[in-house]
Amino acid sequence: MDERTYAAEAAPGEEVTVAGWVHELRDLGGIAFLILRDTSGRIQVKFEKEAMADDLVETGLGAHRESVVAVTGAVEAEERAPTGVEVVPESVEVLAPADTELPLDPSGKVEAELSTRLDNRTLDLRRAEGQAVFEVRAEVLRAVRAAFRAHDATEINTPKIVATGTEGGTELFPITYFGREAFMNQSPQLFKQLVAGSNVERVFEIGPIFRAEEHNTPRHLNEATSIDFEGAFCDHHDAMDVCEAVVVAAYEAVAENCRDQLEALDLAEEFEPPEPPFPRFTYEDAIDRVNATGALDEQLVWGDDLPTEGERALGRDVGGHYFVTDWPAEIKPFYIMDHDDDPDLSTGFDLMHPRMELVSGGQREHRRERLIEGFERQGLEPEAFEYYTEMFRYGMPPHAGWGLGGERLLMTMLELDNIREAVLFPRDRQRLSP
Ligand code: AMO
Repeated sequence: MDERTYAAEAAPGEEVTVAGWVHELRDLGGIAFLILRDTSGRIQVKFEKEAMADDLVETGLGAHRESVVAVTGAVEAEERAPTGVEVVPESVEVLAPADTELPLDPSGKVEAELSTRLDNRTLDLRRAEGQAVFEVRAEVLRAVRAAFRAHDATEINTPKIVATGTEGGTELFPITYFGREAFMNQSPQLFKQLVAGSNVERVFEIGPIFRAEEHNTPRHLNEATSIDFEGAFCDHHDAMDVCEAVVVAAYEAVAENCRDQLEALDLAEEFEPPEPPFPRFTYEDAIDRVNATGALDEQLVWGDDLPTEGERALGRDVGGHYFVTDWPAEIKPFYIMDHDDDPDLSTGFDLMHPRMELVSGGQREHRRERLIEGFERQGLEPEAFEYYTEMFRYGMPPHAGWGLGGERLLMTMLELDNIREAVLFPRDRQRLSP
């Protein structure tokens, strides 16, 4: 639009055109107010019925809530107005009327169920809280990219339609690819390794991963955003260092650049970036600590995965982010390297937030023969992965990396109850549209 002024920028003495949604109408009799909302904020438009043309008053006050209007008029200082200024309209144009019945209340005064909000995302994102989450999400992704660049990593994009899965067969979404069986990719795992083995050395990717998860829980999605890193000449300690730096950078950027959003989410007071270095416990220490909390009915023994209740108990005990290292080899995937001096122990690690797992990673097995043995141990056919294992014949350096769930990072950062709050259009077992 020509010469449109944002609500927050309209200054007394100016003649402006503001455009946005009718947030509220207040008719006090002789005088009435229309509160107009745009991306920058809100502004009051004043209608003095006696002093203004009837059709102007009718158009302005006849526009239902959430209709889109353009108002041209003079801006005047008015200390009783919500933002200290108001527009005295000369013309009002309804650009897009809204139905009188709204499926949810964008002012947020009447709470709506999450499913109603997700079905009507456009309206939902007109609420300050909804919008704040996605502004923070954008800032997190910006900061993460900058942190990776500062660690010499190059952004890559790898295929999402693939011939083989990497993270367990039951979680694969099959598709038909010109008559052949194919899958939606569960992780950029093999591709990021293949690029780290080139001269590029350090890479990162921010992209979708697809998991046909059976769980329909507040922290699982069927399409999630994975933030992945892979670095040549890195071991698992180096990978954890980069992971810690990226997570801290995301929090610091939000603390610095998202004050208004934190305010809208009621987090401004308590929001604090986590303090590095994050403690690093071995798996063995972790299960001992969980057992010592007494939170589980049955004591964990070596080789058990950490159950959700155990993760929570340990999270309460530690009280901040922490790594769990040196997992049993048998519960980590084939591409994770085991310790040479103890093959039952892997270099795999997880980064935990007190509420849940955020990251898995590890040093990778770069020795071809051992990698192929790993496939066989995991019941996978090495032939299906030849595109990957072949490259290990031609100088694959030692390397390590990790994958961070983008929505889980946001969910824990912003204390969201449900991971779906951190995705615009979530995919779960019930939800395929919008
Ligand atoms: P993993 O399978 O543990 O590891 O996934 C890494 C991280 O991705 C997030 N995540 C999910 N978030 C929401 N819903 C899901 N269904 C979901 N699945 C995973 C979690 C998890 O910690 N290739 C390895 C990573 C690596 O070693 O580099 C991998 O994919 O936050």
